[in-house]
Amino acid sequence: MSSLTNPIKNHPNDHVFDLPPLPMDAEGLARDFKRYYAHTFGRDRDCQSAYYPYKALAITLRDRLMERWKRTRQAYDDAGGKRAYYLSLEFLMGRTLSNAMLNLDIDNAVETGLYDLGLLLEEIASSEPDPGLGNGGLGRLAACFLDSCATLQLPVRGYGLRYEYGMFRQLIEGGEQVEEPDHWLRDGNPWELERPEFTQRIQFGGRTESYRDHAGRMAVRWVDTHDVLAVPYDIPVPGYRNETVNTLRLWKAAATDEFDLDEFNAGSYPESVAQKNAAEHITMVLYPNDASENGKELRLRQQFFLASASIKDVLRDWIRLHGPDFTRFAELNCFQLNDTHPAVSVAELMRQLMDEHHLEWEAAWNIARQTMAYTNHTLLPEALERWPVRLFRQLLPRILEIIFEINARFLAEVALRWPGDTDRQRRMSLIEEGYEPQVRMAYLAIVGSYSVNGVAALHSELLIEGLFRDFHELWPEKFNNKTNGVTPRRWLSMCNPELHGLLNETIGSGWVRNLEELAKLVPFAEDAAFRERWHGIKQANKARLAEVVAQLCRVEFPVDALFDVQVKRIHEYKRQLLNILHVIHLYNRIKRGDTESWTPRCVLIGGKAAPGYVMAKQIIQLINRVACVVNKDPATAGLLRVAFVPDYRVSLMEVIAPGTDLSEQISTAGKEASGTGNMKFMMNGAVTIGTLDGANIEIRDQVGADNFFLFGLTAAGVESRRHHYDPNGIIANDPELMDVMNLLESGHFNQFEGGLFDAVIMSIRNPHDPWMTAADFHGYIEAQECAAAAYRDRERWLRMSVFNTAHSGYFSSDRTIGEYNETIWHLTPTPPASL
Ligand code: 26Q
Repeated sequence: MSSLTNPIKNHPNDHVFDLPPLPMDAEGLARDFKRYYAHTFGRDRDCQSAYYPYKALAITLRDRLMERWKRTRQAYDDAGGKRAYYLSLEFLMGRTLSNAMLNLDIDNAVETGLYDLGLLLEEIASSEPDPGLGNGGLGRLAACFLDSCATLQLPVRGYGLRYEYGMFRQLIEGGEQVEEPDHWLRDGNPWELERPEFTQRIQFGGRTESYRDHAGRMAVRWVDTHDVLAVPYDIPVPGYRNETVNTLRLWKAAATDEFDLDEFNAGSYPESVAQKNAAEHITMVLYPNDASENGKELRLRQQFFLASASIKDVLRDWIRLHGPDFTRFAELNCFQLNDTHPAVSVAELMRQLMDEHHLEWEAAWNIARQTMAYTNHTLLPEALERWPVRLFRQLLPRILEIIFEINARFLAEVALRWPGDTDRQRRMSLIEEGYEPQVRMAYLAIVGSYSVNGVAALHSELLIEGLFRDFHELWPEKFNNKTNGVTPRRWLSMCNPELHGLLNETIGSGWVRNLEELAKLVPFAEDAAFRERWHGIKQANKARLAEVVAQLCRVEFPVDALFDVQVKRIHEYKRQLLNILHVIHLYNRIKRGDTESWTPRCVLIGGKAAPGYVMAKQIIQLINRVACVVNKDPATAGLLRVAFVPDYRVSLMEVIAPGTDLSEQISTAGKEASGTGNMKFMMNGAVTIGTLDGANIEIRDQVGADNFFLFGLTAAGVESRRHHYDPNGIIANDPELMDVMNLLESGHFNQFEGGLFDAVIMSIRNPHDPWMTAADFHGYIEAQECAAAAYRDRERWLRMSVFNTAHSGYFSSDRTIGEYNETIWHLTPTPPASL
């Protein structure tokens, strides 16, 4: 009967939907494009906006991804192998269109097809919004990792949140940062596929109660909860020219259809409906990386919402494929936690296995401990997440019970290993005691995982010597390093097409998948004709960057000058302040006429300050005031330019990295976990000026000390100086620094606003300055002078530039993911059947 009334049954024969492969040539692509443009969106040649061509092209490409996507899913299901899930509160994917064309190998066909219609691909591509669903390095790393997983054909799925508002848009008004909401979804998102059929129900609040289950065993249930729906939206993640399309699944919060019955019956219909709003707030906005945002209840809701929905999704998939028997679950599944943000997953997996799937504690714990792996991204103690026990009790009472039980059993293990060492038990407890007891999320992640890694060699080393020392002593085998990497598809092929072309011509195209092949470039560094072409490409990329700077900053950058760039989040430990002190020093030199054999220089700085980080915002203001004074002083003409680029984001970096000569990586040693911008610059032939911090150390090891401008204290040096750090003595004994401080302190950059920069200036003179800016000033200006001299020797600089690209192979995220897979995940590459 039902087959008569409903032509599509619940389980249609899949082959009914088999379609012939879509055309991948210019003509076929243009035909589909026109159909979507005219028939689907109803636009014609009178339409002025580039947005509809963008949408029509996006759907044309999405169709091509769709067929490969389905085959990839089928291949993974059929293979029945192990899968990994990358859990992250942030995925900074950047624009999708150009990446999809590159990976599908139809960039040329599309360009031709559109050109025949009188349309410019570049213009269309630039009207795509740049989704900012992440703060910075950690979020972009997640995106590079997904790209590499797809390229290596690994069955890895990303799980994240579909924020309605991403990272705020940064405006600069009167030199100050002003934040504006980023409603990136306003015009819809053609790349997402809503999957309401996989909606999950997430619990909050309520209380727990014990009961006897049908077998007469004691069990716990979580009742009287306020539930929120999690609706998944899937984003395709294509591999590089390999038919694989993996999935990023982002959850959106939605209210259940149940209204609060009490209010409803009391006649408060509007109040009852309004409750829906609260539920939908959970995925409304991405939290900025900001100490002042620590401990906010909504953030904990987001974390649990992601954890619970994703684990439910995985367990449902498990039951679909394997039935309700979990004995092989740990063998076939793995969760990678991107920092502690999703660490509540450890307890939530326990809860679902025990309370919803009726496993005993031991069985559930064995699964958790064999499936969870944790990556740490920070050494700053203030960035380590803690949540008040009180908040957990109120929001996630069942989760708190489980955390207490994990802790009790864990502390028994510690006591067994170190009998009577109560101080150690206190130090290692998942609960920090005190006036307001707190849950230590990093410890929960460590105890619940079989692998704990840092993101660069130095960082992993410092973790086990410092923050995680006790845990390393207990479980040395858990700890490992995975030095970060970035995807060469977006960060070389896509953003620097001219260099991509020259590389292909010179060493073949294998480097795109196997970046170590860039080493074949080394001999070409000695070839003058090759260097000339290298130079030509760099100059063209600098011209492209200069155009952007002119437009966004109203500052002219002559392309023959040294382009000196620092772009990253604004933070004291990253020391944008040191950079600006150098600029002031150069300005002093110009003013005193010390400009013999001068290297003209354009300094570009960009990055967002967390909205509540007052000092970071002042640093932005100082940069802009210095830029203003320097740029308008006629004495600096042809010698020095300074600009602050507003709203730094992924799509801007795609223009900045190829146009940079000198990459600033000048954090206080021991503070930057890894850095990844450093790798993007290196790949595009920039030379680094930097400290021995994070991955800079490995960059220098790869490219050689001669091709890197090193300065500053080491991490150990920073720690040993702490007890007798005397910045005022340093300033008094360094006439150049003294001059810089004098100019700053005279109010030269804040005329008529006395005291504006007092806090910033005082931080340099403070003997407790954790970032030791004054200590590294002298070394920094010396290294800058070396860089300037090297740049004046054009052939020498070009060699250095070629060497940097040639030795950047190690920093491909393909290498990083290969290592995650070798030592943590153990997945089998699984190609889909071809079309
Ligand atoms: C914390 C509390 C409340 C709200 C937000 C947060 C929050 C959000 C984002 C805390 C931290 C982050 C992001 C951190 C981050 O991006 N870390 C960087 O990770 C990169 C990838 O491993 C490293 O290269 C960088 O060194 C590291 O700073």
